[in-house]
Amino acid sequence: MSGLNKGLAKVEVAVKWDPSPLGTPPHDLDLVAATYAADDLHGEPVYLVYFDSRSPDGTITLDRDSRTGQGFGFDEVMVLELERLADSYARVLVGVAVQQGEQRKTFGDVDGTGLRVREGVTELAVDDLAAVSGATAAIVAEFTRDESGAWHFHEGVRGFDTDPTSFAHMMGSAVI
Ligand SMILES: [Ca+2]
Repeated sequence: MSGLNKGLAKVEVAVKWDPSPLGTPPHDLDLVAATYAADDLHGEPVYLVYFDSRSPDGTITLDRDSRTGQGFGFDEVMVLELERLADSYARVLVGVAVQQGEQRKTFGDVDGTGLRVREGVTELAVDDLAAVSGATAAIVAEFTRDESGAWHFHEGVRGFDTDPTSFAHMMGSAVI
């Protein structure tokens, strides 16, 4: 069956977007990863990784961070060294949240969104956030570890309508 399947080792999740029009509040999208224990896959995350929070063992890192979407290429990049995660973890979700200002802002308010999941030069998913234009946050990638210890990627974008903090804590209960 999967005897030759080594599973995923090191993956990258990247998101990009266009800056807001001149004179308007900046668009700030944030990547967030949530790590779940093998015995509580859909409960509260054991830890979160985002611009202000690092993984305790350094296996998941936010390599690039943006508050505006300015510049070429991908604006926020998260690297997940899945093979280095302790055996006690068996699920990692990666989401994107739109920072909220005085007015509610959804993905539909942000131009030029792009999403890429890859391992090395192999693209696992290339998408945008148009499908969740009415949402303020979305799960964009799910990684799970099977009984043999191999990590697998599950593609799919699922929108949420909540602020970034609540999103990070409730995303685990979602199945994509
Ligand atoms: Ca950001």
